[in-house]
Amino acid sequence: MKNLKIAIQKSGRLNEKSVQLLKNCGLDFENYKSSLITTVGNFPLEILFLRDDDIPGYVEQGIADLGIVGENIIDETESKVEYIKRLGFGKCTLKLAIPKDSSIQDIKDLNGKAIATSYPNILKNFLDDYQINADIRLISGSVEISPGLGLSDAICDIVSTGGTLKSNGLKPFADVKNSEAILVGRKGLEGNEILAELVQRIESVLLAKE
Ligand code: PRT
Ligand code: ZN
Repeated sequence: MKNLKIAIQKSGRLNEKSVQLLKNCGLDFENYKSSLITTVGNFPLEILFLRDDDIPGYVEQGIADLGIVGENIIDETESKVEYIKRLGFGKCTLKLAIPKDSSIQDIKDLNGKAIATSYPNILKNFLDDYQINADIRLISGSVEISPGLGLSDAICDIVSTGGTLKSNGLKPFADVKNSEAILVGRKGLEGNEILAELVQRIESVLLAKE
């Protein structure tokens, strides 16, 4: 049977736990920071190291068979991938936040306001549900500084501890979406024996952690 390819984050918040999960599954591989692909010695799997934003697209197109990526990225890219397993790490919440002294009190108060985010699609869908028309400003990083610079009235960004919001004079206002790392797969993997074995090992690792 043909080796499967799994895409994981090359560096960043999900890299270490993704690597650790695969190692805990008994997979033997070198984790060279410089190589973009590595072959597992004792299991029919190759590992691709990618930017997290690219993972859903690679899986959707079948360049990778599997991926480990945050649900926030899957939703934002609106990729057609299959959810195989929730992995319980990388937990965070996409939240709307406003300056501590903001006059915004209700979701409706966001009408006509400027909101900075790296998640324009998720935010647009959320606002549409409340029939709110806001000016969504796409910013790719350091979203939290934009209200202080006068660039926006609110932000929509990932929060885990809340420390970054606080240190930028912001307070959480509404939860938009919870997220965690997910094992996803391309379409057409049903009945694949390598995948079945991998999922069984992942389930044992997750169970042992409970
Ligand atoms: O280079 P690459 O594109 O692969 O990585 P990246 O920089 O885009 O993403 P990275 O590594 O920061 O995050 C990868 C994934 O981890 C995200 O897509 C989420 O699914 C998940 N995750 C979990 C988080 C956080 N927690 C998190 N706290 N992603 C980002 N943050 C950032 C957030 O954007 C904010 O700036 O951390 C800051 C807030 O943290 P707190 O603890 O101060 O609230
Ligand atoms: Zn990214």
